Amino acid sequence: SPETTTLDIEGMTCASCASFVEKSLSRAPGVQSASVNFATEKATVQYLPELATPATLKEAVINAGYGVLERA
Ligand code: 9UX
Repeated sequence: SPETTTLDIEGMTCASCASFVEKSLSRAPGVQSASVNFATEKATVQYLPELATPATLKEAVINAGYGVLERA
């Protein structure tokens, strides 16, 4: 069953950046939905744990040219 995680995104300087990160996450294997909020710099991602992990989601963001802050 799907799991949901929240990522703190780094490096988005405009709303189009958020749209780009959202598309990149949406196209990553195992992602069922992705929503990126430019104002809060947070991505909410629903994914299948058999196909994706927080680490692979982070890779997708980094490959798109942005960063992910580690959460405490
Ligand atoms: Mo946002 Mo535009 O960083 O290149 S400024 S998409």
